[in-house]
Amino acid sequence: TQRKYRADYQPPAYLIDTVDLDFEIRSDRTQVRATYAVRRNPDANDTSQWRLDGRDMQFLSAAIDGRALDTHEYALSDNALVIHNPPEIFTFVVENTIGPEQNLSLEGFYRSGDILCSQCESNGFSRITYFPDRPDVMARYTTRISADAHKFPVLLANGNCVDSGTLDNGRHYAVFEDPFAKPCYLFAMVVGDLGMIRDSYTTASGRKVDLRLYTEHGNEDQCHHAMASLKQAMAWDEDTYGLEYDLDSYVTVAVGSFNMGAMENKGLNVFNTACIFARADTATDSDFALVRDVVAHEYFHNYTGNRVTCRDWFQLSLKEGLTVYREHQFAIDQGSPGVTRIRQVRTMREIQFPEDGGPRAHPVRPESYVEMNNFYTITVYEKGGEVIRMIAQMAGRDAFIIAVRHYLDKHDGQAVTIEDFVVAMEESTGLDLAQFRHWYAQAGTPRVRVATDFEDGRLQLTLSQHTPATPDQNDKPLFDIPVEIALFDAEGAPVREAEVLRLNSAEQSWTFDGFDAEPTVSALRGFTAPVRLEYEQSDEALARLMAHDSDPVCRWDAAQALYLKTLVADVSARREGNAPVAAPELLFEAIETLLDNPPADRELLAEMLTLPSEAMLGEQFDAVDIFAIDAARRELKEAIATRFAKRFQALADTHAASSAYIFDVAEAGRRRVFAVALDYLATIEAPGLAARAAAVYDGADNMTDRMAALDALRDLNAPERQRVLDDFAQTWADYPLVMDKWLRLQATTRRDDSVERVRELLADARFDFTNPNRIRALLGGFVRGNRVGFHRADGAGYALIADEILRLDSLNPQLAAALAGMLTNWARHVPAQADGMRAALARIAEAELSDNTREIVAAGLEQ
Ligand code: BAL
Ligand code: ZN
Repeated sequence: TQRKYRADYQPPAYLIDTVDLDFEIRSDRTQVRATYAVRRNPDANDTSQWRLDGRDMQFLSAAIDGRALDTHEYALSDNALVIHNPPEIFTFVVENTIGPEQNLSLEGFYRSGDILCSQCESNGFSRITYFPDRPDVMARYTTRISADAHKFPVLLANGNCVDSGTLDNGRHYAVFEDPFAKPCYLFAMVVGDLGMIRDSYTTASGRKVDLRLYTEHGNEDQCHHAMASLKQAMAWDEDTYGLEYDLDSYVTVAVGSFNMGAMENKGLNVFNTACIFARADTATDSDFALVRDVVAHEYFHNYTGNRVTCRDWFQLSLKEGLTVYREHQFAIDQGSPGVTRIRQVRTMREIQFPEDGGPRAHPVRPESYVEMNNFYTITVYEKGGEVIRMIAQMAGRDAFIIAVRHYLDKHDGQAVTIEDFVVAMEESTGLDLAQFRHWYAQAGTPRVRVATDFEDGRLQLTLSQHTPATPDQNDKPLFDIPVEIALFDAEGAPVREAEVLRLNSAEQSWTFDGFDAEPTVSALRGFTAPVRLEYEQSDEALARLMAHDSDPVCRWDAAQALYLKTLVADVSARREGNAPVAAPELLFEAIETLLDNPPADRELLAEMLTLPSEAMLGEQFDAVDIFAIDAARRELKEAIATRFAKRFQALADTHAASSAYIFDVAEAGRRRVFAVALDYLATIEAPGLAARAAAVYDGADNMTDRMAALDALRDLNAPERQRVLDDFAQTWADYPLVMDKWLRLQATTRRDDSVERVRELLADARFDFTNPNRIRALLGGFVRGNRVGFHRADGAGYALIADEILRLDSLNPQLAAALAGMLTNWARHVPAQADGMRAALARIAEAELSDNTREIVAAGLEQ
């Protein structure tokens, strides 16, 4: 496949007003008959040919205005049907067959267990029928489905069901009309024998919307939290943006085999069960939050994505960045605002920053791609969301919401660009976003340096910026960067209210007057911009912010910075063969202060007691040494656990469950603190810990506490460990998503034989290589959650992953490419690890690969 460039965009040659689809589902093949009302596009440059994309299907016939086309009137290839010299306005009919029962690619119309369902974004529709598979061709769809009534009693497609009935030979049919024009990537259909839960929502203007959530029979009772979340999201979008749902029904289907988290098809969302199922005994608090947020995200797409969509796939962040931002705000309004934001910041720093500093760095609006599915990235999504957040912050929340409404009104029913969005923002808010646009066009994480000078009661604060080069972008322009700051005195009392400084040149200074003593600077409060802050603050200043900062993000960040200082010094010493560096007394004092005066928000306390992750530590070094990082982190954790063993015992006692499970901020915070305390106690194998964890496992009424117990036991040699693991496997054998936790636990165990254990599990009947959730749990868990095992000195971890990527690539190229991406940052590692990772990539490159994996591997090897 050729590389596609954003600059090469051409408007479609022909537009389609209506699409009529007729699917006759049979056990061997599915017959597709598609009828389009077509007209020439007045804005097109070349209308001598009309290209319809189509892959992996059997072409039968094509007709224009009722006349079958002769073979000289079209050209058929593996991936397209091209019509020569079509008339100006015509009706086009194409017939083809597809084989959904055999399609396990999770794209197009495919099989997940006994369900047949569709996934069209980004280019799956061209595996269903011949169509210009691009988002700027928007049409109104009617869909007729007929199938065996016994095997597929439920028939679903986008829009309202306008007709249904029985047919001969045990078959039945249903017809759906979607009144809104949509791009083909939002088309959806599902057939299966499905259970359902039902509810309704009355919109602000009094319209009753029928809400249905389908899943395989027997899972209905795991769907109530998702349904409640949907209603929360519908109410939030009305209250916050004044946006009301626009169809009579909102249908969701949860399927077990799905590559993404979910898909926002108009009126018919298809979800990965992992983003729907949540019941107290099967799902953790994190799972509950994930379900709530993904359900909301897909719902929010109904406006930001569906009513106004993308002109081309380079504009993906137009809908994803904006929807991620809306989801983030929703999550902040539902949960602990501080900790919800902290988790967003962690995702940026631990996953997006490494992407933005590696061989696959790309702008939020990429310039080119080979395989679009490789660009559903953390950069397009999360950094895109942070870019929107900066605009919202500069405009002010109310003005931003008015501007989003202006954008939606102006472009309703259109497929537009990020530039169109930015123009709408400027029109409505009056902001000048000329320089700000670099955030969309330039890759890389800007570094913002903070320097202070205090003299005669005056503080001079100097901010400067620099952005390292990224692939294909060497000279970085100056970014427009909002940096929120506040000032505190020695006792931690605020002496200057928070204010946002706009850093838009290379270096700028601000002066603050009237202090008796040098104030402490709290910078980048709330993470106002996706930048790396370079600020060498003293331990004392960090301890002060850790104790007193009114911004939870900065409070947590000060704790992180304090831990990081010790860890970085220790890792560096180990790398140079010097004696390990012990933590300074001030660090223990700061922890003691925190334990004596914990924040009211228990989740914040838990976050502040948690050491920076290995990923975060790795970000501090040009050459990452996994083993030095692991050793330093473990030793600091042991030192803290030893010093505060009694306190952690007391925390575990006071935070143990005392009432039935409920998912709310206070209880989730309590459980987090309990888990963190247990984890510290496990680090030093505190007396009685294994028995206590096993008792928690046995007695818990919820998966969160049970997982806290399992996590604590995971690396111990105590007999309780195997007993609870076996019990878990037995209890949850019929719950694949719960068994993913069991797989992940073993993949992330710190044992010398973890590679061998993962290989065993790959061959275990409880593992299923065709299911992405299983693969993400076992292989994703191993690579991300078991760095010591993955980077094992003999290279066995790299060999394992390379083997599995090669095996997976023909089955599920999207997932194989995602796994391959985990090897591409080899250049950031010390030579022994870098060589092993690179060799694994080189071995993969020798095989015949999908475009997806080839693109990733090539980028990884080219650096
Ligand atoms: N559009 C793909 C899934 C999502 O971002 O919602
Ligand atoms: Zn999305």
